[in-house]
Amino acid sequence: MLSDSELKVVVLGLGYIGLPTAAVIARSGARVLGIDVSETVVETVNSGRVHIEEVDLDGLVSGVVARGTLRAATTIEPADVFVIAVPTPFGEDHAPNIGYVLQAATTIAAVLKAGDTIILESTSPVGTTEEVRDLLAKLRPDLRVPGRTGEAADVAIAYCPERVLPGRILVELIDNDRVIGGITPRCARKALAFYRRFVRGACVTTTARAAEMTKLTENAFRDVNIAFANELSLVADTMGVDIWEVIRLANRHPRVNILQPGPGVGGHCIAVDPWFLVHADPQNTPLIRTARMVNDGKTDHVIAAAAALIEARPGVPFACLGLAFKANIDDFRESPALKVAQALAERFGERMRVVEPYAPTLPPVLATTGARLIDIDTAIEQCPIMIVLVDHDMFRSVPLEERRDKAVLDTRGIWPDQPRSVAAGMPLRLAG
Ligand code: SAJ
Repeated sequence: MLSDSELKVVVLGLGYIGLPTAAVIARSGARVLGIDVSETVVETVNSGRVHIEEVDLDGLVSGVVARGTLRAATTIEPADVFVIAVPTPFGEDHAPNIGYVLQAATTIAAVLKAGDTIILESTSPVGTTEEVRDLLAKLRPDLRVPGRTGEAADVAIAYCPERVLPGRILVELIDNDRVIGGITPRCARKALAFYRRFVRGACVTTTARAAEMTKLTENAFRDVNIAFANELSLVADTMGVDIWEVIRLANRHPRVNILQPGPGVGGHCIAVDPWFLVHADPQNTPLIRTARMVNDGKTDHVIAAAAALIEARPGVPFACLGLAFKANIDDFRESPALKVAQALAERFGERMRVVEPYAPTLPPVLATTGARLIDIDTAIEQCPIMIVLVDHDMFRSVPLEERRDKAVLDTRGIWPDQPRSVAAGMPLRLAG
Protein backbone atom coordinates (compact mmCIF):
# COMPACT_ATOMS: atom_id res chain seq x y z
CA MET A 1 0.00 0.00 0.00
CA LEU A 2 1.21 3.52 -0.83
CA SER A 3 2.19 5.71 2.12
CA ASP A 4 0.07 8.80 2.74
CA SER A 5 2.63 11.10 1.15
CA GLU A 6 2.96 8.86 -1.94
CA LEU A 7 -0.79 8.67 -2.52
CA LYS A 8 -2.13 10.96 -5.25
CA VAL A 9 -5.80 11.86 -5.07
CA VAL A 10 -7.93 13.86 -7.49
CA VAL A 11 -11.22 15.32 -6.23
CA LEU A 12 -13.58 16.40 -9.01
CA GLY A 13 -15.86 19.27 -7.96
CA LEU A 14 -14.74 21.80 -5.33
CA GLY A 15 -18.16 22.66 -3.92
CA TYR A 16 -19.70 22.31 -0.47
CA ILE A 17 -18.62 18.66 -0.25
CA GLY A 18 -15.66 18.42 -2.65
CA LEU A 19 -13.55 21.22 -1.15
CA PRO A 20 -13.82 20.11 2.50
CA THR A 21 -13.23 16.50 1.41
CA ALA A 22 -10.15 17.47 -0.61
CA ALA A 23 -8.81 19.50 2.32
CA VAL A 24 -9.34 16.71 4.86
CA ILE A 25 -7.61 14.16 2.60
CA ALA A 26 -4.76 16.64 2.06
CA ARG A 27 -4.43 17.03 5.84
CA SER A 28 -3.87 13.26 6.11
CA GLY A 29 -0.72 13.83 4.02
CA ALA A 30 -1.87 12.63 0.58
CA ARG A 31 -1.15 14.86 -2.44
CA VAL A 32 -4.52 16.18 -3.52
CA LEU A 33 -5.48 17.92 -6.74
CA GLY A 34 -8.93 19.52 -6.77
CA ILE A 35 -10.55 19.94 -10.17
CA ASP A 36 -13.23 22.51 -10.86
CA VAL A 37 -14.71 23.97 -14.03
CA SER A 38 -14.63 27.47 -12.50
CA GLU A 39 -11.36 29.41 -12.95
CA THR A 40 -12.38 31.65 -10.05
CA VAL A 41 -12.79 28.71 -7.68
CA VAL A 42 -9.43 27.29 -8.76
CA GLU A 43 -7.66 30.63 -8.24
CA THR A 44 -9.34 31.15 -4.87
CA VAL A 45 -8.27 27.73 -3.58
CA ASN A 46 -4.72 28.06 -4.95
CA SER A 47 -4.36 31.32 -3.07
CA GLY A 48 -5.28 29.46 0.13
CA ARG A 49 -8.75 30.97 0.40
CA VAL A 50 -12.27 29.52 0.26
CA HIS A 51 -15.36 30.44 -1.78
CA ILE A 52 -17.84 28.89 0.66
CA GLU A 53 -18.55 29.58 4.31
CA GLU A 54 -18.05 26.52 6.51
CA VAL A 55 -16.83 26.35 10.09
CA ASP A 56 -12.98 26.13 10.22
CA LEU A 57 -12.67 25.42 6.48
CA ASP A 58 -10.69 28.61 5.73
CA GLY A 59 -7.94 27.74 8.20
CA LEU A 60 -7.71 24.15 7.00
CA VAL A 61 -7.53 25.10 3.30
CA SER A 62 -4.93 27.82 3.85
CA GLY A 63 -2.83 25.32 5.86
CA VAL A 64 -2.88 22.46 3.35
CA VAL A 65 -2.33 24.81 0.39
CA ALA A 66 0.65 26.39 2.20
CA ARG A 67 2.05 22.92 2.93
CA GLY A 68 1.63 22.01 -0.73
CA THR A 69 -0.61 18.98 -0.18
CA LEU A 70 -3.65 20.64 -1.80
CA ARG A 71 -3.74 22.47 -5.10
CA ALA A 72 -6.48 23.13 -7.64
CA ALA A 73 -6.69 23.16 -11.43
CA THR A 74 -9.21 23.05 -14.24
CA THR A 75 -7.49 20.12 -15.97
CA ILE A 76 -7.00 16.62 -14.63
CA GLU A 77 -3.76 14.75 -13.97
CA PRO A 78 -3.06 11.06 -13.34
CA ALA A 79 -3.68 9.89 -9.74
CA ASP A 80 -4.24 6.74 -7.66
CA VAL A 81 -7.71 7.62 -6.38
CA PHE A 82 -10.39 9.75 -8.05
CA VAL A 83 -13.25 11.11 -5.93
CA ILE A 84 -16.29 12.47 -7.78
CA ALA A 85 -18.17 15.17 -5.83
CA VAL A 86 -20.18 17.00 -8.49
CA PRO A 87 -23.85 18.05 -8.35
CA THR A 88 -26.72 15.77 -9.37
CA PRO A 89 -29.66 18.15 -9.89
CA PHE A 90 -33.09 17.19 -11.15
CA GLY A 91 -34.98 18.49 -14.16
CA GLU A 92 -38.49 19.96 -14.52
CA ASP A 93 -40.20 16.58 -14.08
CA HIS A 94 -38.01 15.68 -11.07
CA ALA A 95 -35.95 13.30 -13.21
CA PRO A 96 -32.41 13.09 -11.83
CA ASN A 97 -29.69 14.49 -14.04
CA ILE A 98 -26.42 12.56 -13.75
CA GLY A 99 -24.80 14.50 -16.60
CA TYR A 100 -22.11 16.05 -14.39
CA VAL A 101 -21.20 12.62 -12.96
CA LEU A 102 -20.80 11.14 -16.44
CA GLN A 103 -18.81 14.20 -17.52
CA ALA A 104 -16.50 13.67 -14.53
CA ALA A 105 -16.10 9.99 -15.46
CA THR A 106 -15.21 11.02 -19.02
CA THR A 107 -12.57 13.40 -17.65
CA ILE A 108 -11.11 10.63 -15.48
CA ALA A 109 -11.07 8.16 -18.40
CA ALA A 110 -8.40 10.26 -20.12
CA VAL A 111 -5.82 9.62 -17.36
CA LEU A 112 -7.03 6.31 -15.86
CA LYS A 113 -4.51 3.51 -15.45
CA ALA A 114 -4.48 -0.02 -14.04
CA GLY A 115 -4.51 -0.04 -10.23
CA ASP A 116 -6.58 3.16 -9.87
CA THR A 117 -9.70 3.54 -7.72
CA ILE A 118 -12.73 5.66 -8.67
CA ILE A 119 -15.19 6.63 -5.96
CA LEU A 120 -18.48 8.39 -6.57
CA GLU A 121 -19.68 10.49 -3.60
CA SER A 122 -22.42 12.55 -5.28
CA THR A 123 -25.98 11.67 -4.28
CA SER A 124 -27.09 9.54 -7.20
CA PRO A 125 -30.00 7.42 -8.42
CA VAL A 126 -29.58 3.68 -7.91
CA GLY A 127 -27.53 2.24 -10.78
CA THR A 128 -25.38 5.34 -11.41
CA THR A 129 -22.12 3.71 -10.29
CA GLU A 130 -22.76 0.90 -12.78
CA GLU A 131 -23.38 3.54 -15.46
CA VAL A 132 -20.02 5.10 -14.59
CA ARG A 133 -18.43 1.64 -14.92
CA ASP A 134 -20.11 1.08 -18.32
CA LEU A 135 -18.98 4.48 -19.59
CA LEU A 136 -15.38 3.84 -18.50
CA ALA A 137 -15.49 0.43 -20.20
CA LYS A 138 -16.57 2.13 -23.43
CA LEU A 139 -14.01 4.92 -23.23
CA ARG A 140 -11.12 2.69 -22.10
CA PRO A 141 -11.52 -0.74 -23.75
CA ASP A 142 -7.85 -1.40 -22.89
CA LEU A 143 -8.71 -1.60 -19.14
CA ARG A 144 -10.74 -4.42 -17.53
CA VAL A 145 -13.60 -2.90 -15.49
CA PRO A 146 -15.09 -4.66 -12.45
CA GLY A 147 -18.22 -6.82 -12.37
CA ARG A 148 -18.46 -7.56 -16.05
CA THR A 149 -16.41 -10.69 -16.50
CA GLY A 150 -15.36 -13.28 -13.96
CA GLU A 151 -11.75 -12.18 -14.12
CA ALA A 152 -10.01 -9.64 -11.90
CA ALA A 153 -10.44 -6.02 -12.93
CA ASP A 154 -7.72 -3.44 -13.57
CA VAL A 155 -9.56 -0.63 -11.77
CA ALA A 156 -11.81 -0.44 -8.69
CA ILE A 157 -15.11 1.47 -8.75
CA ALA A 158 -17.20 2.23 -5.66
CA TYR A 159 -19.98 4.43 -4.36
CA CYS A 160 -19.52 6.12 -0.98
CA PRO A 161 -22.09 8.82 -0.25
CA GLU A 162 -21.18 11.93 1.68
CA ARG A 163 -23.41 12.33 4.76
CA VAL A 164 -22.09 15.51 6.33
CA LEU A 165 -24.25 18.27 7.78
CA PRO A 166 -23.51 21.81 6.58
CA GLY A 167 -22.13 23.73 9.54
CA ARG A 168 -20.47 20.56 10.91
CA ILE A 169 -18.82 19.31 7.72
CA LEU A 170 -15.23 19.03 8.95
CA VAL A 171 -16.25 17.18 12.10
CA GLU A 172 -18.68 14.85 10.36
CA LEU A 173 -16.28 14.05 7.48
CA ILE A 174 -14.04 12.43 10.06
CA ASP A 175 -16.46 11.12 12.69
CA ASN A 176 -19.47 9.86 10.71
CA ASP A 177 -19.72 6.21 9.74
CA ARG A 178 -19.28 5.63 6.00
CA VAL A 179 -21.19 3.23 3.78
CA ILE A 180 -18.90 1.97 1.03
CA GLY A 181 -20.55 0.16 -1.86
CA GLY A 182 -18.30 -1.62 -4.32
CA ILE A 183 -19.24 -2.76 -7.79
CA THR A 184 -17.57 -5.94 -6.50
CA PRO A 185 -16.44 -6.84 -2.95
CA ARG A 186 -12.87 -6.29 -4.11
CA CYS A 187 -13.74 -2.72 -5.19
CA ALA A 188 -15.34 -2.09 -1.79
CA ARG A 189 -12.21 -3.29 0.00
CA LYS A 190 -10.03 -1.02 -2.13
CA ALA A 191 -12.20 2.03 -1.34
CA LEU A 192 -12.34 1.02 2.32
CA ALA A 193 -8.55 1.15 2.56
CA PHE A 194 -8.69 4.70 1.19
CA TYR A 195 -11.34 6.00 3.64
CA ARG A 196 -9.59 4.39 6.61
CA ARG A 197 -6.74 6.85 6.01
CA PHE A 198 -8.83 9.79 7.25
CA VAL A 199 -12.17 8.56 8.65
CA ARG A 200 -12.53 7.79 12.38
CA GLY A 201 -16.13 6.54 12.12
CA ALA A 202 -16.89 2.93 11.19
CA CYS A 203 -16.57 2.09 7.48
CA VAL A 204 -19.11 -0.53 6.42
CA THR A 205 -18.92 -2.23 3.03
CA THR A 206 -21.82 -3.26 0.80
CA THR A 207 -22.82 -3.22 -2.87
CA ALA A 208 -22.85 -0.02 -4.93
CA ARG A 209 -26.63 -0.25 -5.44
CA ALA A 210 -27.34 -0.69 -1.72
CA ALA A 211 -25.08 2.25 -0.87
CA GLU A 212 -26.81 4.44 -3.47
CA MET A 213 -30.23 3.61 -2.06
CA THR A 214 -29.01 4.07 1.52
CA LYS A 215 -28.10 7.68 0.82
CA LEU A 216 -31.48 8.45 -0.76
CA THR A 217 -33.22 6.66 2.11
CA GLU A 218 -31.48 8.76 4.77
CA ASN A 219 -32.63 12.04 3.25
CA ALA A 220 -36.13 10.74 2.44
CA PHE A 221 -36.43 9.62 6.08
CA ARG A 222 -35.68 13.14 7.27
CA ASP A 223 -38.02 14.72 4.73
CA VAL A 224 -40.92 12.43 5.71
CA ASN A 225 -40.33 13.14 9.40
CA ILE A 226 -40.16 16.91 8.91
CA ALA A 227 -43.36 16.66 6.84
CA PHE A 228 -45.03 14.98 9.83
CA ALA A 229 -44.01 17.92 12.03
CA ASN A 230 -45.14 20.45 9.41
CA GLU A 231 -48.51 18.71 8.99
CA LEU A 232 -48.99 18.66 12.76
CA SER A 233 -48.23 22.38 12.90
CA LEU A 234 -51.22 23.06 10.64
CA VAL A 235 -53.48 20.81 12.73
CA ALA A 236 -52.33 22.59 15.90
CA ASP A 237 -53.20 25.87 14.22
CA THR A 238 -56.74 24.66 13.56
CA MET A 239 -56.99 23.45 17.16
CA GLY A 240 -55.56 26.65 18.62
CA VAL A 241 -52.73 24.75 20.31
CA ASP A 242 -49.02 25.64 20.51
CA ILE A 243 -47.29 23.04 18.29
CA TRP A 244 -43.89 23.58 19.85
CA GLU A 245 -45.24 22.69 23.27
CA VAL A 246 -47.08 19.63 21.90
CA ILE A 247 -43.91 18.33 20.25
CA ARG A 248 -41.87 18.96 23.38
CA LEU A 249 -44.41 17.03 25.44
CA ALA A 250 -44.85 14.18 22.92
CA ASN A 251 -41.08 13.77 22.72
CA ARG A 252 -41.03 12.92 26.43
CA HIS A 253 -42.42 9.54 25.34
CA PRO A 254 -39.46 7.13 25.16
CA ARG A 255 -40.23 6.03 21.58
CA VAL A 256 -41.41 9.33 20.07
CA ASN A 257 -38.97 11.78 18.49
CA ILE A 258 -40.77 14.35 16.36
CA LEU A 259 -38.68 16.84 14.37
CA GLN A 260 -39.33 20.58 14.21
CA PRO A 261 -41.82 22.34 11.95
CA GLY A 262 -40.56 25.29 9.94
CA PRO A 263 -41.27 27.33 6.81
CA GLY A 264 -40.56 24.31 4.56
CA VAL A 265 -37.52 22.22 3.72
CA GLY A 266 -34.53 23.69 1.94
CA GLY A 267 -30.96 22.88 0.99
CA HIS A 268 -29.69 20.95 -1.93
CA CYS A 269 -30.31 17.50 -0.48
CA ILE A 270 -33.45 16.84 1.48
CA ALA A 271 -35.72 18.81 -0.86
CA VAL A 272 -34.19 17.01 -3.87
CA ASP A 273 -33.10 13.45 -3.07
CA PRO A 274 -36.53 11.96 -2.20
CA TRP A 275 -37.56 12.65 -5.79
CA PHE A 276 -34.86 10.23 -6.96
CA LEU A 277 -36.74 7.44 -5.15
CA VAL A 278 -40.14 8.64 -6.41
CA HIS A 279 -38.83 8.85 -9.95
CA ALA A 280 -37.36 5.34 -9.75
CA ASP A 281 -40.63 3.77 -8.56
CA PRO A 282 -43.62 6.15 -8.76
CA GLN A 283 -46.18 3.39 -8.04
CA ASN A 284 -44.72 2.51 -4.68
CA THR A 285 -43.80 5.90 -3.25
CA PRO A 286 -47.03 7.74 -2.30
CA LEU A 287 -45.71 8.54 1.18
CA ILE A 288 -42.40 10.00 0.02
CA ARG A 289 -44.11 12.04 -2.70
CA THR A 290 -46.75 13.34 -0.28
CA ALA A 291 -44.08 14.36 2.23
CA ARG A 292 -42.43 16.48 -0.46
CA MET A 293 -45.77 18.13 -1.19
CA VAL A 294 -46.54 18.72 2.50
CA ASN A 295 -43.16 20.40 3.01
CA ASP A 296 -43.48 22.57 -0.10
CA GLY A 297 -47.08 23.38 0.88
CA LYS A 298 -45.89 24.63 4.26
CA THR A 299 -43.95 27.38 2.51
CA ASP A 300 -47.14 28.54 0.76
CA HIS A 301 -48.94 28.48 4.08
CA VAL A 302 -46.29 30.71 5.67
CA ILE A 303 -46.48 33.15 2.76
CA ALA A 304 -50.26 33.45 3.24
CA ALA A 305 -49.96 33.85 7.03
CA ALA A 306 -47.24 36.48 6.71
CA ALA A 307 -49.19 38.40 4.07
CA ALA A 308 -52.25 38.45 6.34
CA LEU A 309 -50.19 39.81 9.21
CA ILE A 310 -48.59 42.51 7.04
CA GLU A 311 -51.94 43.52 5.52
CA ALA A 312 -53.48 43.85 8.99
CA ARG A 313 -51.05 46.69 9.73
CA PRO A 314 -51.02 48.92 6.65
CA GLY A 315 -48.07 51.17 5.99
CA VAL A 316 -45.65 49.94 8.64
CA PRO A 317 -42.33 48.30 7.73
CA PHE A 318 -41.82 44.60 8.46
CA ALA A 319 -38.63 42.59 8.90
CA CYS A 320 -37.96 39.15 7.48
CA LEU A 321 -35.44 37.53 9.81
CA GLY A 322 -33.18 35.18 7.84
CA LEU A 323 -32.86 33.96 4.26
CA ALA A 324 -30.57 30.92 4.65
CA PHE A 325 -32.02 27.43 4.29
CA LYS A 326 -31.25 26.73 7.93
CA ALA A 327 -29.62 28.20 11.03
CA ASN A 328 -26.11 29.66 11.20
CA ILE A 329 -25.00 29.02 7.62
CA ASP A 330 -24.65 31.19 4.50
CA ASP A 331 -26.27 28.70 2.12
CA PHE A 332 -29.37 29.98 0.31
CA ARG A 333 -29.91 27.00 -2.01
CA GLU A 334 -33.56 25.92 -2.22
CA SER A 335 -34.19 28.07 0.85
CA PRO A 336 -37.84 28.27 1.94
CA ALA A 337 -36.97 31.50 3.79
CA LEU A 338 -35.81 33.04 0.52
CA LYS A 339 -38.98 31.82 -1.23
CA VAL A 340 -41.14 33.44 1.45
CA ALA A 341 -39.12 36.67 1.30
CA GLN A 342 -39.35 36.74 -2.49
CA ALA A 343 -43.14 36.27 -2.47
CA LEU A 344 -43.56 38.99 0.19
CA ALA A 345 -41.21 41.35 -1.65
CA GLU A 346 -43.33 41.04 -4.80
CA ARG A 347 -46.36 42.27 -2.86
CA PHE A 348 -44.88 44.56 -0.21
CA GLY A 349 -41.40 45.41 -1.54
CA GLU A 350 -41.13 48.99 -0.25
CA ARG A 351 -42.20 48.00 3.26
CA MET A 352 -39.87 45.04 3.47
CA ARG A 353 -36.62 44.90 5.43
CA VAL A 354 -34.39 41.83 5.56
CA VAL A 355 -32.00 40.85 8.34
CA GLU A 356 -29.49 38.19 7.23
CA PRO A 357 -26.16 38.26 9.06
CA TYR A 358 -24.78 35.74 6.54
CA ALA A 359 -25.49 37.89 3.43
CA PRO A 360 -23.26 40.89 2.64
CA THR A 361 -25.88 42.15 0.15
CA LEU A 362 -29.41 41.17 -0.82
CA PRO A 363 -29.55 38.16 -3.17
CA PRO A 364 -30.35 39.09 -6.83
CA VAL A 365 -34.01 37.93 -6.57
CA LEU A 366 -34.63 40.60 -3.93
CA ALA A 367 -32.28 43.30 -5.20
CA THR A 368 -34.75 45.30 -7.31
CA THR A 369 -37.89 44.81 -5.23
CA GLY A 370 -37.51 47.82 -2.96
CA ALA A 371 -36.60 45.55 -0.02
CA ARG A 372 -33.59 46.64 2.07
CA LEU A 373 -30.96 44.71 4.01
CA ILE A 374 -30.61 46.04 7.57
CA ASP A 375 -29.08 44.81 10.81
CA ILE A 376 -30.99 43.32 13.70
CA ASP A 377 -30.71 46.46 15.87
CA THR A 378 -32.24 48.63 13.15
CA ALA A 379 -35.02 46.06 12.66
CA ILE A 380 -35.80 46.15 16.38
CA GLU A 381 -35.89 49.95 16.28
CA GLN A 382 -37.94 50.35 13.09
CA CYS A 383 -40.11 47.29 12.40
CA PRO A 384 -43.30 46.63 14.39
CA ILE A 385 -43.78 43.33 12.45
CA MET A 386 -41.25 40.50 12.45
CA ILE A 387 -41.39 37.35 10.35
CA VAL A 388 -38.91 34.80 11.77
CA LEU A 389 -37.81 32.55 8.88
CA VAL A 390 -34.47 31.19 10.11
CA ASP A 391 -33.42 30.22 13.64
CA HIS A 392 -29.98 31.88 13.52
CA ASP A 393 -28.48 32.14 17.03
CA MET A 394 -28.40 35.93 16.62
CA PHE A 395 -32.22 36.04 16.38
CA ARG A 396 -32.77 33.45 19.08
CA SER A 397 -30.85 35.60 21.56
CA VAL A 398 -33.05 38.73 21.16
CA PRO A 399 -34.57 39.09 24.66
CA LEU A 400 -38.29 39.53 25.26
CA GLU A 401 -37.99 43.17 26.33
CA GLU A 402 -36.69 44.09 22.85
CA ARG A 403 -39.62 42.44 21.01
CA ARG A 404 -42.49 42.48 23.51
CA ASP A 405 -44.52 44.94 21.43
CA LYS A 406 -43.87 43.36 18.05
CA ALA A 407 -46.37 41.44 15.95
CA VAL A 408 -44.44 38.23 15.33
CA LEU A 409 -44.85 35.32 12.96
CA ASP A 410 -42.39 32.81 14.36
CA THR A 411 -42.03 29.95 11.85
CA ARG A 412 -39.18 28.36 13.81
CA GLY A 413 -40.46 28.54 17.37
CA ILE A 414 -37.45 30.50 18.60
CA TRP A 415 -39.39 32.89 20.86
CA PRO A 416 -41.70 30.73 23.00
CA ASP A 417 -42.15 33.59 25.50
CA GLN A 418 -43.54 36.03 22.89
CA PRO A 419 -46.85 37.30 24.32
CA ARG A 420 -50.31 36.76 22.83
CA SER A 421 -50.16 33.80 20.54
CA VAL A 422 -52.30 33.66 17.41
CA ALA A 423 -51.52 30.35 15.74
CA ALA A 424 -50.96 29.97 12.02
CA GLY A 425 -49.36 26.62 11.49
CA MET A 426 -46.83 27.91 13.95
CA PRO A 427 -47.39 30.27 16.84
CA LEU A 428 -48.23 33.57 15.19
CA ARG A 429 -47.77 36.03 17.99
CA LEU A 430 -49.49 39.37 17.75
CA ALA A 431 -48.90 42.02 20.31
CA GLY A 432 -50.89 45.15 21.04
N1 SAJ B 1 -35.53 21.20 8.96
C1 SAJ B 1 -36.77 21.41 9.57
N2 SAJ B 1 -37.04 20.76 10.73
C2 SAJ B 1 -36.14 19.93 11.33
C3 SAJ B 1 -34.88 19.72 10.72
C4 SAJ B 1 -34.61 20.37 9.53
O1 SAJ B 1 -37.62 22.15 9.05
O2 SAJ B 1 -36.45 19.41 12.41
C5 SAJ B 1 -35.23 21.88 7.69
C6 SAJ B 1 -34.03 22.80 7.78
O3 SAJ B 1 -34.39 24.06 8.29
C7 SAJ B 1 -33.58 22.84 6.34
C8 SAJ B 1 -33.88 21.43 5.84
O4 SAJ B 1 -34.83 20.90 6.75
O5 SAJ B 1 -34.34 23.78 5.59
C9 SAJ B 1 -32.69 20.51 5.75
O6 SAJ B 1 -31.82 20.71 6.86
P1 SAJ B 1 -31.10 19.51 7.62
O7 SAJ B 1 -30.30 20.08 8.70
O8 SAJ B 1 -32.10 18.48 8.01
O9 SAJ B 1 -30.21 18.80 6.51
P2 SAJ B 1 -29.14 19.31 5.42
O10 SAJ B 1 -29.86 19.50 4.12
O11 SAJ B 1 -28.32 20.42 5.92
O12 SAJ B 1 -28.21 18.00 5.34
C10 SAJ B 1 -28.81 16.74 5.05
C11 SAJ B 1 -28.31 15.74 6.09
N3 SAJ B 1 -29.08 14.50 5.98
C12 SAJ B 1 -29.68 13.93 7.03
O13 SAJ B 1 -29.67 14.43 8.14
C13 SAJ B 1 -30.37 12.64 6.81
C14 SAJ B 1 -26.83 15.48 5.90
O14 SAJ B 1 -26.37 14.46 6.78
C15 SAJ B 1 -26.55 15.07 4.45
O15 SAJ B 1 -25.17 14.86 4.22
C16 SAJ B 1 -27.02 16.20 3.55
O16 SAJ B 1 -28.43 16.36 3.74
C17 SAJ B 1 -26.70 15.80 2.11
O17 SAJ B 1 -25.75 16.36 1.56
O18 SAJ B 1 -27.37 14.90 1.57
